[in-house]
Amino acid sequence: MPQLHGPAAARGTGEARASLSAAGREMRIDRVEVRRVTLPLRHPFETSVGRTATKRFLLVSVSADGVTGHAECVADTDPFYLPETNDTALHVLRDFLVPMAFPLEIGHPREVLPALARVRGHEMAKAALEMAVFETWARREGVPLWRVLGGRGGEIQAGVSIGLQEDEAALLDRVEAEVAAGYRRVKVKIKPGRDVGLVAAVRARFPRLPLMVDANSAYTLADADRLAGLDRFSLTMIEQPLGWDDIVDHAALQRRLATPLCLDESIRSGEDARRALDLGACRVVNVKVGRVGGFSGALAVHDACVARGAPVWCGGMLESGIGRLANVHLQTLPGFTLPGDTSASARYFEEDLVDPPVVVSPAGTIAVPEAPGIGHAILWPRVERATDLHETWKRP
Ligand code: OSB
Ligand code: MG
Repeated sequence: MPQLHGPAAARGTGEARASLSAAGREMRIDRVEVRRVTLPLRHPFETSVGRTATKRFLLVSVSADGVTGHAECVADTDPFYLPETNDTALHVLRDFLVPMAFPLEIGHPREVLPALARVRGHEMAKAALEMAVFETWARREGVPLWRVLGGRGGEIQAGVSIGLQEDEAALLDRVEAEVAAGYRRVKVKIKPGRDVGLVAAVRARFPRLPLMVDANSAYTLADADRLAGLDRFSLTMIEQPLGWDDIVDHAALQRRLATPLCLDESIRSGEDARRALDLGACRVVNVKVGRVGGFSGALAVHDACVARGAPVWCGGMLESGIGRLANVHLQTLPGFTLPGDTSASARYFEEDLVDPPVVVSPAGTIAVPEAPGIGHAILWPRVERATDLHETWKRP
């Protein structure tokens, strides 16, 4: 396992966050807008739960003090990854979260998620609103998002997630192309019947590649022997093999595997991360801001992992550049010692919504923006063309 940053790094994070929260003026939200955006994916993305050919998501915009910030909701059209959908997110935002947010006098964006706690679950809807407040805050202060998060400038390491392919040859071609493009680690989707053989083929061709697999909850504990068959390929980890809401069976499985387990779906808060790590359900955590209620949830997961010496890395949800850049800023925190699933815009979209698009260097890195907020311009004419629903709510 990679080395983690020591206590000094963790202390630096805390100081940066504390000094920023002390500096700010309170903020009240004047207006919230939601757009539903549809973007064609360049290639369909297939996992054990299904196939996505078009990306459809809510774009949430928050206005305060004459500044507007934006965030992408990671809910999908279907509830096959986690229970939320675009329609549930729209309902919960319109009828509950936005009305709860209007009266808030926000001293720091980290106060938003706790203020929404009366609504149980609906982490993706909460995250979209909370992240838009963070972006508005950063823009108002004239600083890049990473400063508000307590991160750092520079660059992050890029990794790549490869969906299920037509056959083994197609998968090997894809891995080859991504390694040639510079990506520092490759994640491959698996499902029952397309696991050990497929990993054996990739490993035979790329003996030293940092390689991992993601099952998106396609197995049960009855498959433990089969999953133990993956131990001989020195994978960096196996992501979410068992139930989407399970940690108990994962703990039992981890006891039978040499390969570290990583949880994705099962971790929906910092508390979930603490419980899973303390139970031994995983040794690594994939954090997605949208899955844990927003940046404050992601910071809580990060801190729980750092405190326990467990690596944390940033997952992805096939985001447009708006959500992708939010992930870039998050990954500048010291606990992110592993490349995540943040790859170039061009892998997903012919035309992204940000200018410049997110690009990966030949060395497999992504530059961290220095401009305010997410740090790249949003291409509004493109957004408007891709929008088929637009609602605006004003503070009463
Ligand atoms: O399980 O990490 C996952 C995409 C959609 C839903 C769930 C997952 C994924 C990915 C792709 O693995 C991550 C990305 O490239 O954005
Ligand atoms: Mg996953």
